[in-house]
Amino acid sequence: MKIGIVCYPTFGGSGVVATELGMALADKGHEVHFITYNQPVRLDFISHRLHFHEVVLEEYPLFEYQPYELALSSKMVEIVQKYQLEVLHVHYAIPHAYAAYMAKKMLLDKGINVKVVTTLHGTDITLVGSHPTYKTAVEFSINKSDEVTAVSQSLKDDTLRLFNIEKDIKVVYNFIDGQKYAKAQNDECKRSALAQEHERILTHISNFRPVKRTDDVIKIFHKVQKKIPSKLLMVGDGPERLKAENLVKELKLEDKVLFMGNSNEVAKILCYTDVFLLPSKTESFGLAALEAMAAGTAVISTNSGGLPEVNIDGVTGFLSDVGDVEDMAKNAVHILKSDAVLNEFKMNAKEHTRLFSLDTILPQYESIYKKCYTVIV
Ligand code: GMT
Repeated sequence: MKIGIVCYPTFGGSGVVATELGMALADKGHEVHFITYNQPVRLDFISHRLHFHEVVLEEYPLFEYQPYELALSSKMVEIVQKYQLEVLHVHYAIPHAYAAYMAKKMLLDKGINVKVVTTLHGTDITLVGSHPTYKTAVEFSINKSDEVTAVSQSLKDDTLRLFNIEKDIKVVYNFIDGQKYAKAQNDECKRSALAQEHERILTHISNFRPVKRTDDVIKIFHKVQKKIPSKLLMVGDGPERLKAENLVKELKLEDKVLFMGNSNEVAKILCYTDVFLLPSKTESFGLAALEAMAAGTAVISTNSGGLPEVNIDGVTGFLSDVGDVEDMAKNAVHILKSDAVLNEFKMNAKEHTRLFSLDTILPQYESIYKKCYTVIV
């Protein structure tokens, strides 16, 4: 099929999922066109079936805010026509689902019936989308999509609770390409570059937004390192990074915490990791946790949103209430204190990711594309 993918091109989870999906679809023989304002960070041009079309914004003195939705919907119309795309798959409802609806209407005027699939990712529903500023337009564009998916049952439930939804929402979980992680494990995994032989390694990866509670990551680690010799890797960047760095100084942890910035080498970093920390306030799924588990890492997380669908309490890691750093530290110490316990959790974590393999999830998206394309309006 010929598929247009619209997403945020950044390190956020929705952009990562969209990009990995697009690359996998192209690998399977589909023609995939990314339409966004920058080349997605995880996009490597591995196949001639992958294209990227930049949405360019024109400066004009009258615009305090540039009308991105307008530029995006015009670009969608142009690309659908030029490459005869059959489906537009938009990731993150704001403003992509709304722009896609506009593009669909403009194309219908020209006798072209492109189908719109909207994937809800999390904060587009739970934090931003349900805010009165956006709610009406988000609800409208979800209801006008041909197909709607959510990345967890919890996000589906939240969507039905927060909006007046007339469409059926299908749960299609986030996925991982297990082979990529297997490869990183086999490639030289130089743990000694980051920690001494007797030290454990804990890792946090996020975009350092307030919802990730990066201060809790530092507080948990502060407690853990008093009992277990260890290092903490903080991967990513965002608004809370400075605050987290200051807390590290305040707690005199500078020689034990390494801030690594954004990275495209997540699989390599995770190969060093023993325990992954994700104490988020809310998390529709927790792709970062799934990636960590695929690399054979136990997960200490909160029990919010879709995290219990990914991290199984007492099996792949532990779940605690939001803000309960004491409990999260206690659980981390329990996992880290013996090699036998740690190895069991690591093995369970890796095993559990089979449910979320690319081979399982990709056909679910393909059948959604096919289904909406064969429905006659
Ligand atoms: O929170 C982020 O890191 C980014 C955000 C996004 O939409 O870009 O992530 C959301 O989508 C991911 C992919 O589906 C999910 O794995 C994350 O759980 C979700 N984040 C939140 O719900 C806070």
